[in-house]
Amino acid sequence: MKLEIVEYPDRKLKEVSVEVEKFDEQLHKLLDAMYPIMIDSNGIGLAAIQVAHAKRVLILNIPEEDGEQPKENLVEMVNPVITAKGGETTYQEGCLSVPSFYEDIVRYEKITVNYQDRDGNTKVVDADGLFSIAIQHEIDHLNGVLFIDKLSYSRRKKFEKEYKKFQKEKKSSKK
Ligand code: Y12
Ligand code: CO
Repeated sequence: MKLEIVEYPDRKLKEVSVEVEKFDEQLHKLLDAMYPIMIDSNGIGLAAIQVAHAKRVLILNIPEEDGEQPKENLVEMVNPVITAKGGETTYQEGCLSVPSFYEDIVRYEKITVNYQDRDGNTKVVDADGLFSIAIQHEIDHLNGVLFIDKLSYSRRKKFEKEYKKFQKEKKSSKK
């Protein structure tokens, strides 16, 4: 399966993804194809909508303290739902669909998430730290929400200006 990262301002990123009902080979192929594109792009989290598949699917591979990102740490979540949340934390977030832009975003510090694995088995996880932030970022994608949607009006205006400049430079470097 050949996948490409969808980049802002593509309207596809605004779509609300649909719940997965079939835990079949098609789902497994999608999950298998998402991992290399995330790793090759230096990512730590990716939602299916970022590769143009509007399914409630996300993957996470949080690096360890030494920066290593072993595949054993890969977490695949299908139909994730946050069932408990608490505290507050701020982290400078980035997104593969909004390249070269990072911004401080406030999120819940700790969450509990119910989800299914690729075979439809129900799982529950308590998450904190970067894992918690990444899950919340990726679940937002499933609802058509980007981290830049959480910026203040003035910061968003500044972002749009900076991003247009980035896109122009990217385009001219490809010529
Ligand atoms: C904390 C905050 C956000 C997340 C969501 C997952 N985000 C990413 O995986 C972002 C990756 C990313 C990678 C980039 O590429 C390189 O560094 C080479 C990047 O920079 C450019 O595109 C130029 C931006 C974001 C998880 C946890
Ligand atoms: Co993202």
